[in-house]
Amino acid sequence: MKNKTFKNTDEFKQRREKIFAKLKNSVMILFSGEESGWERFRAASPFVYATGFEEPDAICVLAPGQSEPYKMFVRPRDPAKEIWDGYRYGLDGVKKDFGADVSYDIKDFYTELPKILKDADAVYYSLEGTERDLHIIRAIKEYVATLGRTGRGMLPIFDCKEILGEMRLIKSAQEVQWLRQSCELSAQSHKSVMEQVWSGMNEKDIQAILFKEFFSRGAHREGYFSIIAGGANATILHYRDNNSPTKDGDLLLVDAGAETHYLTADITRTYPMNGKFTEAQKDVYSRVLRVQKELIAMVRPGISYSDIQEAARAKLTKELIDIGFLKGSVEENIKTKAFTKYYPHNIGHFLGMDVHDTGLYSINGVSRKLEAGMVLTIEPGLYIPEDDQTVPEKYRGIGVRIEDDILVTPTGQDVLTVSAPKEVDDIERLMSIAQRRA
Ligand SMILES: [Mn+2]
Repeated sequence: MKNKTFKNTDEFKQRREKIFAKLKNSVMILFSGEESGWERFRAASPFVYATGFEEPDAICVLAPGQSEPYKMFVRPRDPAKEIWDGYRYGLDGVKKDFGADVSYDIKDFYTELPKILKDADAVYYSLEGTERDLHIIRAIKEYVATLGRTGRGMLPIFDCKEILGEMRLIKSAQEVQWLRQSCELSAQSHKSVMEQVWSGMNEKDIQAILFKEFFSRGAHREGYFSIIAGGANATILHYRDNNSPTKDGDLLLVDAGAETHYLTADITRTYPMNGKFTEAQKDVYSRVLRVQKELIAMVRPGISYSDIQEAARAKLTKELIDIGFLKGSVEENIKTKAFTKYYPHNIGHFLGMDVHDTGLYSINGVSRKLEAGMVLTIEPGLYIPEDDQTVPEKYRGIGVRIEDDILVTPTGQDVLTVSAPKEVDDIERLMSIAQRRA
């Protein structure tokens, strides 16, 4: 069976045209990666971004200065191996179905590379600190040696991120459409999980329900390892065990997103396992939700990322003072970083092919302004340690995070994950109907 996620190859052609324009007379080398063990292979994001090709052991070389600028090195067809590992496009397929100008057997890469570098000004290759770097450097040296005594030294090597990272940051219309699909199906899945949980269920059972919802709605993959944290497990930021039983009265924090078209959603919802918030839970939750909505409203072109970051700190610190967990002024608590006891992480990150996507947050030390087409998460949270003797007992062990995915539009923002309920009333109503039915 042929494996082809992307029916529309025009999108990739357009991306390569843009990369060519930036490369000018330089050459870019991108690796898809190797299969490892029994893990399902996912080709490297930069490679897929430029090609739409998903096989392991493939290399893309982009050389706009040449008559065949889009070169692919791939595994040749091999019926015996294909019985084990599935269909290969091979040298013909990568031209016919993926638009390569020329294709080679992957095993010839290092012998071909010095020839391909002819007249190149620079090489774009992301150094990995692996054996591969050495092979690449050797091939470049081999090319430079053919120039004779021209006084020319090694070609400079630049990180591919310098071009691709910035391109990936601004989503095309097609990418927005794909990302919307990931976000909508993930949000619907969160909602559906809310309707199916009950106190006593193990986190593992909830993860199984979540996967069923993701995949039955057309997810291609889990976008990142899901966090399913009941009760005080929610106060562990990178909780990954997902294997504790929940108790009546616990909150449940679910941080999970599905991927389609190599673009992932990233959603967090927190809600009571038994369908009804306690007063203390509602108190903390409502504060986080209020802050989250205010921060989302700030998102628009021209505002800087650090403005949102700072607003998040100030607003959450104020809530912590109002609720009585911190003493003194907002300014003091920010200066001493006292707030990090309850809010230790950042307000969000860029989102795309990688859950923490590429793109610079500041340029030459200046926080960058948001632009239309960027997608970012807004995910404030408050986490009260289980053993925190400085707060009333009813608050201890409460962990709340609320996270949505926001597209920056020309005039403001578009929340791509609205289908996952987050208002207290909506959650309680939804869960009471569901739990009554069960
Ligand atoms: Mn996130």
